[in-house]
Amino acid sequence: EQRVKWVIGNWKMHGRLAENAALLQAVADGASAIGNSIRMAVCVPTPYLAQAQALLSGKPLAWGVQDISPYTHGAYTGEVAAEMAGEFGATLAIVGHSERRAYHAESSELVAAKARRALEADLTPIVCIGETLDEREAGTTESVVGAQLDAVLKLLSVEEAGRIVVAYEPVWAIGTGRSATAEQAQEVHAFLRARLAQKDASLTRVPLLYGGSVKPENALALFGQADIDGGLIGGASLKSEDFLAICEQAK
Ligand code: G2H
Repeated sequence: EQRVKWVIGNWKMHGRLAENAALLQAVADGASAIGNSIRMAVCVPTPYLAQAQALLSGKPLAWGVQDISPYTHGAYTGEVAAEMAGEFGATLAIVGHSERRAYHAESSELVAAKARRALEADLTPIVCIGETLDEREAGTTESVVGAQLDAVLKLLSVEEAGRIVVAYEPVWAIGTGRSATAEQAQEVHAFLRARLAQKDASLTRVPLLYGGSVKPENALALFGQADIDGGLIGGASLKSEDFLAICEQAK
């Protein structure tokens, strides 16, 4: 059985109302032309959820947030609850992006709690994992990403784990223009697929996306790998032509 491909944009902290409107409109039109053979989504900065909802409702383009709180509500100044995003039609939440892990000291245990919270609120968590350059060069890639994934699997039931999406994003490939080669990415994806299967055979169906300098020029080779089910796209998701060109290659 063929797994469906996903292409998800991660805008990070980019955008303003006027430029978002043009970008969302162009990507929504492109998504309509591409149709339902792949899953397309954009993860926007939280203040723009209402704008995404207004412009994307009814279109084959889902939207989500880039982080959520591990709590339902309470005295957590500045935080956003999964349910708040859900009220604006978000269906996805990125958790554990390496920028959150690095700049906000997020541990794998916190990321796991966020993933579970997303599931409880009916959002699909896109759980990001990945090694640094030092870790890769030390030969510890598998132990690092394995531990990051295990922390999430430990907290979730098999049923819950079956509803996550995993994004493998080698830190050294993020925003650097230096993507992992398709072979390097495939090797890690195959390892992650096997790790999921160790928890339960059904988890081989969990979508495994690659992220890190995906561009129209390298998307086809990446998406052609046996265990790569699509991509999480940063910089190239900010230009509709580039993002749609990447989506075309996931068809
Ligand atoms: C990795 C990726 C999207 P970029 O951070 O999450 O960004 O495509 O700019 O490397």
